[in-house]
Amino acid sequence: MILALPKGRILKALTPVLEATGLLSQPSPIDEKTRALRFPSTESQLDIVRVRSFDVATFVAFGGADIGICGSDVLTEFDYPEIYAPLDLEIGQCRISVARHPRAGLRDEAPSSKIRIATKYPVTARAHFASRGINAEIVHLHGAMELAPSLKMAHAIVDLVDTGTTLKANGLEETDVIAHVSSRLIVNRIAMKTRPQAVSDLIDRFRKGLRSQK
Ligand code: PRT
Ligand code: MG
Repeated sequence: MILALPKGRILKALTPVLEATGLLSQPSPIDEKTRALRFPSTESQLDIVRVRSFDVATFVAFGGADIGICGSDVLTEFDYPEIYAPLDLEIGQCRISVARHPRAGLRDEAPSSKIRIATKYPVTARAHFASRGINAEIVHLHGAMELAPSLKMAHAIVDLVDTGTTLKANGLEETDVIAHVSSRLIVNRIAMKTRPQAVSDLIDRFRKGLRSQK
């Protein structure tokens, strides 16, 4: 079996839980200095791969990994039917929100039928505005969307917000919370069917690891 872990901030937040699962072996996937992408675990039947946080759900949905950890922001954006998310790990908490200039004058105001949104989350953003009867035009960026309003590329952004420092530093104001976000343990549904024991043992180890941190 393969467990897919996200590098970056989720991996950092997850480290105590991972240590408590007893699955970590040497070389460790937690050591972000190593260039390796695949690591052994303490279980002979389980290897760990380390991928971009935005790609974890894709690795699990396409069966490259049986189990993984990723943000609910990513799950909502891809909405893979092949994925089951049985456990909220309560880490990587933030929210996905709409933000814009607080004093966007009437001059900058788009007719609501023509609003343009810069985001890394085109599906989530489009669905949010569609639910309000607005057909948003999406500018798909992978970072620095905070620049888009002042550079007149977009009227607003849809992005993750935690403390709000990043928005503030870029002169933006949160106007709507679309959803609250946290990291989830995810499982490929076929793996659940074909290897129910191995999968539920792994879910259990994470559940216990999580409980030991509380
Ligand atoms: O791998 P790559 O570098 O391409 O992706 P990445 O930079 O998005 O990865 P990383 O390591 O940042 O992890 C992203 C995942 O962490 C997201 O999918 C969320 O599930 C989770 N997460 C939780 C966050 C945040 N909190 C968060 N605050 N991801 C990003 N942020 C960013 C946000 O985009 C904004 O730039 O932090 C900034 C806002 O923070 P505040 O505190 O200034 O509001
Ligand atoms: Mg990053």
